Amino acid sequence: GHRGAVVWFTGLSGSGKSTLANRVEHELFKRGIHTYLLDGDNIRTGLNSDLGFSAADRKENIRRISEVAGLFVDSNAIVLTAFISPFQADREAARQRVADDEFFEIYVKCPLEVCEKRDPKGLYKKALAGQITAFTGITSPYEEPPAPDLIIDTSEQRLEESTQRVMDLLEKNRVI
Ligand code: GGZ
Repeated sequence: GHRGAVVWFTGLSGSGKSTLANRVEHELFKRGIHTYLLDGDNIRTGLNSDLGFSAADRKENIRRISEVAGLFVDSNAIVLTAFISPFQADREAARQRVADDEFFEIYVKCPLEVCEKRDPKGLYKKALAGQITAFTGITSPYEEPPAPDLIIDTSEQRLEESTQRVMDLLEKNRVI
């Protein structure tokens, strides 16, 4: 068995949030656990298609995602979220939406230089050229989590090892 929970991945664009969240979801699926992955692909294209990247819009983006995550937890799912979520206050509010033992913040840490180098969508290049306004890490802030439940440095740890560390966290806290 398992219990419902939110596994909240935060980090820069290109840090590896989605990759790690997808891998963890796959592991949970193999164990027959009800999961749901929220990311830009299913949230920013639909529910939050009216939002951009101003500070106010990011705040609203995270607020709605927190509410949706809370609803899925009510249905006993393990919800994985993969959003930059750059502001500590908004992540803190997301944590408050569910019970104390139902929220796990994973800081997907990766040096900005490494993210810029990976640049899978060419967004850093555009941001540095001034073609994207308010790009996180370049012209918009990212507030590092002061006390995340787990820190994964994707520039140093392999995906398999990182996935295992998230699974260990969930086991240790009796989510799975
Ligand atoms: C940051 C942006 C921006 C700006 C478009 N700043 O690497 P990606 O492409 O796939 O992930 C980024 C995604 C960030 O959306 P989030 O909903 O996670 O952001 S937040 O939590 O701050 O609301 C990036 C793309 O959208 N993108 N413009 N200006 N990322």
